[in-house]
Amino acid sequence: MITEAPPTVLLRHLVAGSWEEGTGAPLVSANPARPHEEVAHGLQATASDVDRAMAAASAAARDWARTPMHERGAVLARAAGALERRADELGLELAREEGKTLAEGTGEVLRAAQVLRYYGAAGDRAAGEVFASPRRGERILVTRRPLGVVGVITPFNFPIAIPAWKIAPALAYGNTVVWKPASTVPLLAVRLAEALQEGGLPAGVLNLLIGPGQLGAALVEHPGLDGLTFTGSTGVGRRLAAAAAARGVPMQAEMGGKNAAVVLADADLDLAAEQVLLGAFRSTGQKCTATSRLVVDEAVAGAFLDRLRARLDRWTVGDPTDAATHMGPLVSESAAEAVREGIRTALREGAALLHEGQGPDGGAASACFVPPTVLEVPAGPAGTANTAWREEFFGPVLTVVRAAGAEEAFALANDSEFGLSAAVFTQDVSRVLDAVDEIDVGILHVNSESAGADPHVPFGGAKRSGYGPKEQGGAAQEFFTHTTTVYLRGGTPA
Ligand code: UN1
Repeated sequence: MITEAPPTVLLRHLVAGSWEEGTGAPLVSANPARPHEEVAHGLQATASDVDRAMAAASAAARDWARTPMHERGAVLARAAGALERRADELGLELAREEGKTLAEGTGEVLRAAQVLRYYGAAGDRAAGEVFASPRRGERILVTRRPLGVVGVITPFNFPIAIPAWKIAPALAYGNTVVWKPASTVPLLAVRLAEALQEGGLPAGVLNLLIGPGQLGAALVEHPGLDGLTFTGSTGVGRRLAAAAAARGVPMQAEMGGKNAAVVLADADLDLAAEQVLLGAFRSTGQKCTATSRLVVDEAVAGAFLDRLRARLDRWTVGDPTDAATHMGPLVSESAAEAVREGIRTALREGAALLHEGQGPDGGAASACFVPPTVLEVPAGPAGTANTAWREEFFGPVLTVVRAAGAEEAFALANDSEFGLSAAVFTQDVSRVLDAVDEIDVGILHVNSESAGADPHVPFGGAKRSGYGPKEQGGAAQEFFTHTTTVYLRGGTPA
């Protein structure tokens, strides 16, 4: 059953603790499954709002940094509770705004709450280190201080979980924030900011500006900025990193992926087919951790691909708010058109179309839908030069290549400028250990899909996937604080 559209919501920005309507160009957040349907609307923020938001964050910085970490954490924990109470409502808004299924949308809201709770307990964890001193009567402490005012720029594909995993550690470790979310998902940004306000966040500690990419550029150029965290496309990330480096501002960027699943000859093929399906097509393939390449041992390729196709035949594409739907649309018509263009290019370059799934049933048809698509490129240099092997499509497209044995399969998995995540399917522990040694990625899944991330362990990529420190767990403390090494002696001779 498809849920009826609720009324459109008025978008507002949060500056210095006040919600305000913007003064920039109009912005409409549309439902990609039904593009005529408005989810939210408002006026965008402008570059002068960046100045005001930065001033507010800067004014709030000293007091927030001096607030005990347990008190800062308590705000995050209360915000988590607010999200949990509204999970169904916000999950539906997320599905309508971004296009992932209702189950994934609600799951993502709860995941954001889980992230807030994890950083809510930061005060209970180590806040620094103590070293012995080579000098009598002295200790050496390594303490941590917040960076100051941090810019947060977030993508459309996890409209609340990624903002939570950047903003929660930024705040827990004592920074104040100016946040620019992707303009395709503004409503969920408003919802996260509301939850944090409800949790008791003081005015100016988090400022939210909704608007175009120029806001991000204004943020990185602002002289008051002390750090910048970004997740999004490789092109934008590199431009921001260059601008940040030119100004000496620490930056963390999480960018592209072209993640491989490797299915070895001894793998449990049913388990592997199910996990590859989820990795490639859940969230319509719009995850930086999605499986977009499949390396399958030629000995089992036919049997594996039969299983994958059988699952895809039962995979329903349609309105994401319909509980029977497995996969919704892409976030926008231009995103869908870029994926269609990528597929056409790949076919022109010699890829074979192994499977093209069903589109949505008549009623839900919109140009934002692309059916799940499986391409195969030939083994050898011509195949691995194919656009579908090299470039991140950020959509429901899986590119298959056959390999002769584990060694070749691991080399193919590494055949990418990116190194975010990978999945390997085998029941042989020796091959697992080889994979750990051989596959150069930030995240390796053994017998599970390539996407997924827990908040208490590092998240981020190898090679060109990431820039600067990783996210989550202890890695977040590395980025959002800097150390002061304190040579500590008493005031009287020892
Ligand atoms: C996940 O795999 O569940 O933008 C999270 C992305 C990543 C997050 C992936 N930063 O898709």
